[in-house]
Amino acid sequence: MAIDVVLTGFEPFGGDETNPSWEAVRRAAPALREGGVEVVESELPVEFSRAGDLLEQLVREHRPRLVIATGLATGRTGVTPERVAINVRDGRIADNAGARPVDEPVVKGGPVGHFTSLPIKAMVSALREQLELPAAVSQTAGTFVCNDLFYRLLHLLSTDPESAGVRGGFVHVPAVDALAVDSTARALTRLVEVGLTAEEDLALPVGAEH
Ligand code: PCA
Repeated sequence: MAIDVVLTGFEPFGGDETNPSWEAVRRAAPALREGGVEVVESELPVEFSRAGDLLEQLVREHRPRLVIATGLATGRTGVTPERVAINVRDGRIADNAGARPVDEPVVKGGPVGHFTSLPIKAMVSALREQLELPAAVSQTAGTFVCNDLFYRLLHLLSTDPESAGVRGGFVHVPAVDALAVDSTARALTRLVEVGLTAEEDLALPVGAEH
């Protein structure tokens, strides 16, 4: 059965007790349902390969129109939709299963990168202008499990004929000391709405010099 959106967050990692990405997804999902959006939410493990395998299963099972995966980016102060996933794993720390790949591809033989298919500029603009929440386009999702999941998702959407036209991408969220979970949840709710309704992305200049 086809649904509107698959929305994921990550379990805690690096010694933390909670992960605001999942805490926000868990709050956003019922709010979306109340608004009539069919959503399947999932808390993914912070493990190279396995997170991507599980998301692939969710996409194949539910055939959503939109997929938004989220994770924590400690140190960031706003909600940051990611522009590009890169085909590399380089773990500064081990993942939750103890794996620490260095300079390995996410997908052997895959392209260097995949661009998001989310309307990220329309999303950032909606958060800033309509909700007055801090948001920015990010140029890199890093080289840890978030990027791994992001690349796997975009690789699937660009190679699976049944996923043609499905929008998908990754959004990093700040730690709770920078943005309260309820605000992050409101942001994710709005991002889903924009992802489902924006006809095309806005051509806003939000580039970065570094
Ligand atoms: N953030 C990590 C992995 C899980 C998460 O929430 C990352 O940015 O790669």
